[in-house]
Formats: sequence, C-alpha cells, structure tokens
Amino acid sequence: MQLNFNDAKEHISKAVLVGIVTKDTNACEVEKELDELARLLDTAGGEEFARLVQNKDTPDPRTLLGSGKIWELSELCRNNGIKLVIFDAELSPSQIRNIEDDLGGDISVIDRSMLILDIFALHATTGEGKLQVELAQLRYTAPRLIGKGMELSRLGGGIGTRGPGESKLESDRRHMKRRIVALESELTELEKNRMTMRASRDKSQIPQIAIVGYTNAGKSTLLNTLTDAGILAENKLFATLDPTTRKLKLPCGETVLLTDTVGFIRKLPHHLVKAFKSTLDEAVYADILMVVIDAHDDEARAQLEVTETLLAELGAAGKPTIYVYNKCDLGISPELPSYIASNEDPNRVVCAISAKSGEGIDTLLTKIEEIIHQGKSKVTFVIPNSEQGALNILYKNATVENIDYGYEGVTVVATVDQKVRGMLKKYDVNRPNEVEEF
Ligand SMILES: Nc1nc2c(ncn2[C@@H]2O[C@H](COP(=O)(O)OP(=O)(O)OP(=O)(O)O)[C@@H](O)[C@H]2O)c(=O)[nH]1
Ligand SMILES: [Mg+2]
Repeated sequence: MQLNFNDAKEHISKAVLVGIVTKDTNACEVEKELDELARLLDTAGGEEFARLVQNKDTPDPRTLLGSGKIWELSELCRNNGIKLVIFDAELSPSQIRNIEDDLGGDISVIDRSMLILDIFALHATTGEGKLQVELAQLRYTAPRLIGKGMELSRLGGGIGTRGPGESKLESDRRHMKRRIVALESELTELEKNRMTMRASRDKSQIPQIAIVGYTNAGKSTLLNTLTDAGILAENKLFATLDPTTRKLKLPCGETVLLTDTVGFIRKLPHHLVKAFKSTLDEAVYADILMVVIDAHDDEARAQLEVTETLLAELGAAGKPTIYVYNKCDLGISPELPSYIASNEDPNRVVCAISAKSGEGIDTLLTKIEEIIHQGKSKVTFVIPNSEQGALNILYKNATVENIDYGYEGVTVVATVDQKVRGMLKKYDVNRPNEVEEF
C-alpha cells in the first residue's frame, strides 16, 4: 500500500511517541515499552521523532494526558511539522477525537493497537491472513477513524489506516456491520478448511510441533535452519503472519511436523487474538511446543512471561515444551536461566541454540526425540466397539489405568507417550487442554 502524502511525505512518517507513567507502572518500564513502540513504528515504515512521557497516576479520561502536556505535544508537533502522534496506551474513539481536537490542525492520533494492525495489514499475504486483518481493522480501527469525516480521505494510506480494509474504513457503519458479518462467515469457512487440513495431519499420526514465541525471537529462522523452509525471516516485528508447516526427519528416523506461527507481543489486543484465532490454534492443536526466546534480549524474561500468558489464554499451556534459548551466538541475558531452571518438570526442557549459526541444533533434535519418546500423559480415549484394534494398540504400547465398557464403545484411561497419543488422536477426548501431563 502506498503512502499518499506527496509534499508532506517526509514529515508524515515521523511521529511523536507518547507514554504515561501511571501508578501501575514505572518510568523504566514505560521507556522499554516505548522502545518497542519505536520498533513497531520502524516496521510500519515510520520513524520516531521524539518521545513525550507524563507521570500521571490516573490518566485523564478525556485525553489521557493533562491539558498542559497536550499543549506541549501540540507545540512539539507544530514546530517540527510532525503530523502523527502514537499513544502507547489503548485509546477509545472519543479519546482519539478529543486529543485530535485539542492538538488542532491536521495532526493524526493513533494508538499502539492501530499501529500493530497496520503492520499486520502490510504483512498479510494469504487470503485468510488478509481477511483476518480486515476483520480486526473493522472492529478496532474503523470506529476510531469514523467521525474524522472527510479528513479520512486526506489520511489516505497513512500509518494506522492501511490495509486490506482500507477502502472500507471510509464506509458508513451499516455497511461496516454487513462487511463484518460477511468476513466472519468467510473466515468460518476457511477455518473449516483448516480443521480438515488438521484432521488429515492428525490421521498421518505424525507428531506436530508448533514453534511459538515473542515476535522477532527467531522462529522462522529456526524453521528455515531445520527444514530449508525458505520463509522470510527479518529483523522486523511480525514478519510472519501466516503459519507454515514443514516436515522434519529426526536423526532417529522418525518424522515430525513443524509449524511456524505468528509472534506474540505484550498488550496484544484482545480483538486481534480473536481475529487470528484460527491461525493461533496451530499452537493449541500441536502435540509439543517449541517456545523460541531471543535469549540475548534484555527483555527476554518479560517476553517469555507474555508468551506463557498468551499460550495459557489460548488454551495451549501444559503441553510438553522445549524452551529454545535462541541467538546464543550473541550471549544470554543473565536473568533468563534461573527463571526456567526453577521449573523442574521433565516435560519442560531448555535448549540453547543459535538458529543462525546452527550451534546447538543437534542437541535440540535430541531433545525433540526425547520428548517424543518419553513425554507421557494420562489420556481418556473413547473407542467405538467396531474399532477394537485401537484398544489392542493401547494394551501393547501404553499403561491402561481404567477401562469401562459402554453400549457404544469403550472408555479407556491410559498413560501414553506422544507417539501412541498421536496414533490414537481421533479417540482422544481430552484434547486440546484437559490432559494431565506428567
Ligand atoms: N544473531 C542471531 N540472529 C538471529 C538468530 N535467529 C534469528 N536471528 C535474527 O533475528 C531476526 C528475526 O528472526 P525471525 O526468524 O524473522 O524471527 P521470528 O520469530 O520469525 O519473527 P516474527 O515472524 O516477526 O514474529 C532476524 O534478523 C534473524 O536473522 C540467531 O540465532 N542469532
Ligand atoms: Mg517469523
């Protein structure tokens, strides 16, 4: 999507970033969050001009900042020809309008979520990805732009307004509601396709591993190193939006399926998680997670916490997990090891690698093999009477804890390894997240 600002172009991509230190945060945290906002802006093709931070225990409900700070912000923009202000907080449609009114002139205000959606819009490549972004934009960005009236045309394709849904952003509310319904039903159809694809992968009985983690941690680089997947990996946030699955043959001869997924970020807007549910479900339906961490990043620990919280929210927590400390060629952040080491669960292992240089990859492959062969869980299977072969598999390859013969089938509780669990996936009634892991 092209920027549309002609003469003012060089100013348009420069922005003032605004952060607020409330009673729930501190100046250091806000600075780090603004660093991340600056990286998001850079990914969106913009550039930080300056930062403005206010200490305000309770943000002003009308404009977040106090009136003095708004005046300061207005002067800063005016004196330097800056046309874009990005708040790190989430702004309501009326707050955006109030701030823009107070700033005056032709200064646009967007929030962090709008910026993230803008990047998603730039990076969506598949039909499904584009629909998901458009839906999220209609739900989030559009209500925040409506009311700008004719000014929207002036905004053109500026940061915060770009994407597959751009043309629709100017439409009236009734049209938007219809479009949202249409998108939801298209996405439901696509989700059915995805379910069918998953079912056929399940049938193949190959263990599935989802590569998850904070954006820019090195997930795509790792998949490329392991499988020559040829996915775009770059030093930008949210380089990957659409999941890619590749086969990997382990040294022991067994094959696994690896799926690269969209990265996580702190304050990931809820509506975005909802819009991307079907792609994020790749993690939910995987047998094993590989949580990739940029171990060199000072923020590694905070990023891991964000990842774990989001995985739990998605219902993907509690699976056998390999914590992959990536970028070890650059050194490991001192905070990280103790955080993971405190977790002595054998189904949660740590492995230090460099996806770039290949260091540690052999160990990682061994850990995957160990988990596949040893990772055990207690699972309830319901096996139809007509398919007793499955019961024989359990008796041969697992520990049967309890068995209950019913009219329609046999309910078996058994302790199984990942392989057997994969083989009998279609009878597994615990999936995705009710399994008691060992
Ligand atoms: N030094 C070093 N850089 C790495 C390593 N792994 C990845 N990178 C770099 O980190 C950046 C991000 O890598 P990606 O593989 O795109 O990260 P990602 O997790 O897929 O990121 P998103 O798709 O944006 O969420 C790229 O510039 C990579 O070259 C590593 O082991 N060492
Ligand atoms: Mg990626």
